[in-house]
Amino acid sequence: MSEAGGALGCGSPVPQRAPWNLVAAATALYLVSATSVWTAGATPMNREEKQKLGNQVLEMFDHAYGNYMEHAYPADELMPLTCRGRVRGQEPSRGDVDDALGKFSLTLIDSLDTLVVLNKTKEFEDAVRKVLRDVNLDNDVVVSVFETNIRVLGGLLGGHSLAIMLKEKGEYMQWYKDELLQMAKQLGYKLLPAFNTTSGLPYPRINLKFGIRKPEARTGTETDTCTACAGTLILEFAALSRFTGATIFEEYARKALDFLWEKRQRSSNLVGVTINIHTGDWVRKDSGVGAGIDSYYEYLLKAYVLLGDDSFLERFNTHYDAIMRYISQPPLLLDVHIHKPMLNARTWMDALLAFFPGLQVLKGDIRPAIETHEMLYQVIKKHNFLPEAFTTDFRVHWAQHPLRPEFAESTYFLYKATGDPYYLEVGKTLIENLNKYARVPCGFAAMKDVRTGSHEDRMDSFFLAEMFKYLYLLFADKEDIIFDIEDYIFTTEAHLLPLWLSTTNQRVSKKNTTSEYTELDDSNFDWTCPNTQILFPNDPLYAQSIREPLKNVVDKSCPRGIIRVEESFRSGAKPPLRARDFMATNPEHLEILKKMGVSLIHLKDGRVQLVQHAIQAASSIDAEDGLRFMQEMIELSSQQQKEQQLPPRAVQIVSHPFFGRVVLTAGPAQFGLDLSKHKETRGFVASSKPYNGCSELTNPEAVMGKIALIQRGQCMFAEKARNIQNAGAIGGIVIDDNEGSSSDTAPLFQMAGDGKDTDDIKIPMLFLFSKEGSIILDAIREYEEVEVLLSDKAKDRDPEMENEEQPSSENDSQNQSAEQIISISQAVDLVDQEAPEESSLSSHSDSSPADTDNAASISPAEQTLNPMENQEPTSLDGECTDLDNQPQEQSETEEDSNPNVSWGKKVQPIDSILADWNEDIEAFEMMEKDEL
Ligand code: DMJ
Repeated sequence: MSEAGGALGCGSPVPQRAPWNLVAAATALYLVSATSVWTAGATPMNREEKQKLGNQVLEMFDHAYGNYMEHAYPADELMPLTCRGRVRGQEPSRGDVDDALGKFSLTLIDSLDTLVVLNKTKEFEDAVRKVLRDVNLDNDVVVSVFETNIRVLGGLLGGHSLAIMLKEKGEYMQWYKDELLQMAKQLGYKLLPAFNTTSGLPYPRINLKFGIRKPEARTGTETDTCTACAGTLILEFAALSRFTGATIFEEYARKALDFLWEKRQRSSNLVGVTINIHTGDWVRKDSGVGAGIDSYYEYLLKAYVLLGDDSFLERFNTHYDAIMRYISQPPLLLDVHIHKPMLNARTWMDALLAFFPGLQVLKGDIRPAIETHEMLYQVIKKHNFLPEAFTTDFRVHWAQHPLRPEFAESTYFLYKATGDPYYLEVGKTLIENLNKYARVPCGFAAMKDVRTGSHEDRMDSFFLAEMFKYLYLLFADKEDIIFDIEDYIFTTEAHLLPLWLSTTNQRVSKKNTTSEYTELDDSNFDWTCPNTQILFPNDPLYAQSIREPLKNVVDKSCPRGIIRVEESFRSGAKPPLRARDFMATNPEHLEILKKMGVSLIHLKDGRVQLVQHAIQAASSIDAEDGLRFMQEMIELSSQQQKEQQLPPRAVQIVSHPFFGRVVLTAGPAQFGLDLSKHKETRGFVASSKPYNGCSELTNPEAVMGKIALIQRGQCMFAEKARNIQNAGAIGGIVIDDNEGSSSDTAPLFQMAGDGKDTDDIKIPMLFLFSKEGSIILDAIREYEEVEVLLSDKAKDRDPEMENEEQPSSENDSQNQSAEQIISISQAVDLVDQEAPEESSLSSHSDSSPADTDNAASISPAEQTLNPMENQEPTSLDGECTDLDNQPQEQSETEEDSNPNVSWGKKVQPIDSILADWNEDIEAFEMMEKDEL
């Protein structure tokens, strides 16, 4: 502890703060040193431009917040496409996502402290009055404990923190008498029954009115929760305790953290994604820094910063060491198994991990932060946003993007740490993309598919709580903010808690667990802030030099596995066959399969089955390659199934006042013009008569040269298409007759033909669910002339939609998107999991009876399983070599206790490989089911 005083050496000491104020101290010093250094490096952004961008952020916030207040409040969230409030129970359920909605005006509460950061003090005062007047915390609604804590409790506490700060300044909030804090306390007590478990881990959900386990509560039977859900409470709960003097909150949150710590996997020091709240058993044993775990780590470090309790830093450092040893494979962060941490558990990453570089800045580990951030930025440049999940070779795995703020958060912290103007340029790109692709007339809409640019009728509250805060702060100078931001710490939802809480009401007894910690080398126990002299050793190009080698990492698409290929070449052996390269018709590939112990069986029903008998492999290395191949094949299979379930197209409203800003997700047809291969179709819309389009149209003059709207039902899709085509329509949009249906809640499907030859249908046909369809129908009612664009990807939309030409990068990603969509007609299915001795995988052309085109063109003999077949062979550039340094990093302890864990370095005995393989199959299956 005495060394903690050393922290003062790296920051400006402020007596009432925690002496080891990493946030304030680290960022302050970085700025001082970096500003002078970086004027020599990248072109600095002048104050005028920074102000311009700051003002743009303010305008964007007004657009989002203004539309929420005007069209949605007091509802929890704004639905920006239909321009109304999302009221739980009145919209089709979206599953777990809806557990954030407690009928407590979520977005307003989540936005409170953003208003002050953005210097909108008057609006803040007004918003606080509204919260006090309108918000009811006693609704009969089942909510997520985690979301309610970070968004609502955190929002109220952040609001309270800034309300008292303003009151003290003497101008605003003079009437305020801690009312937000009283609400926070009321909410805190409502959450406490969730902790009534033997472990002390909270139930994941609670009924705000009835608590838990009573029949009226309708919750309390759950057995599992995510690690982040149980481990992301300490900041809010401790703040509540310290603000109010009621210690119970901090005690409960500490107990949950203590339990998680006890349950960490002792040899890897990692935690799994989900845990049984009664037994403490890990339910999901995969471990990363993204979904399900992310803010557990964040809160350990920040709890140390806020509360000054060494045990939190010790725990964080122990986990951090494990993360850097196993999960960090710069620039990637890949999930591993907690028991076998040298084995990757996934070949994809999720968007939530984008917060991690920001946390690394707080820890003072700048190099890997710069690397991961750069990799993420390249993914964003490719897809405009970070898809919810993307593969290690940077293809889209899950195409949604709900306007998450994590990347902006990391950009802000990296800028604070390095002062490198590059990060301002990154922020500028984020602003441009939000305005270009997500902005709609009534707010900002989440991206349903980053590849098509289609939207979801959703604007999550975290967009206002976090995104605008981080973007504004990125461009703001000290004098642009009415208080000192460095006196506060950001919660995971970017709510601000004052650091002086560290010395207030410290009555909670702390568990002394120091003796339980794993011994790490001394560098992990720096009690001081990172020293920028060491981080930037007189090198003005420090950050740039770290980014430089990564500058093409996404374009070159260099997956980890390539290292083994390179090594194989060096040793003169054939490279192992990658699943995505495999062609069932290539004799050389069949030979490699044989060597790996994989046999290919043509089933009577036309399917192709792959079965691996490891013992039939030519050597244990070949057996290992075979297992890896099968593992890849499963990944590929599930990905292709996903893509096949969702082959989206876009209907974009391009006329006034939408100008291309509203993009609706549409299902394609298996007949008519294929929009993925042809130019888009643009035209005004007209309703057909009869509206179901099931007979010759009685209003051909109205639909001639236009895109006809037809209602689903009463006859085949192909028949509707023929009728409107005969009337002269240039395209058709079928709108679902099932009221309330939406692509937000129902899986998209392809409109099948009628089982006959449909070659006569030449026009493009798309399908919209009722909710998306009604956006067009409403637009017609309001503006009469409504022009739409039917395509496979939303087109660039400058305000006037003047520019028909796409910028080249757009074209590139469009081509790529087309490739991916083409590939969906080729699918493999996992049909079997065999006993330990063998693993089996089947592939078949996944054709429904009506899917005549695909069925005819893909016979098993012709089938390739390769979604990337037009791609260049993967490069063997030296640039890839850093990606696979994991085996070298393996610790002595790890090797001693488990000699069979590393790929490449040692040969793993077959029985152990097979045991792993079985466990991996289970893990993969679970992960596939899992949502972020
Ligand atoms: C936010 O609600 C919080 O940051 C949380 O920790 C996870 N991510 C969402 C936004 O993406």
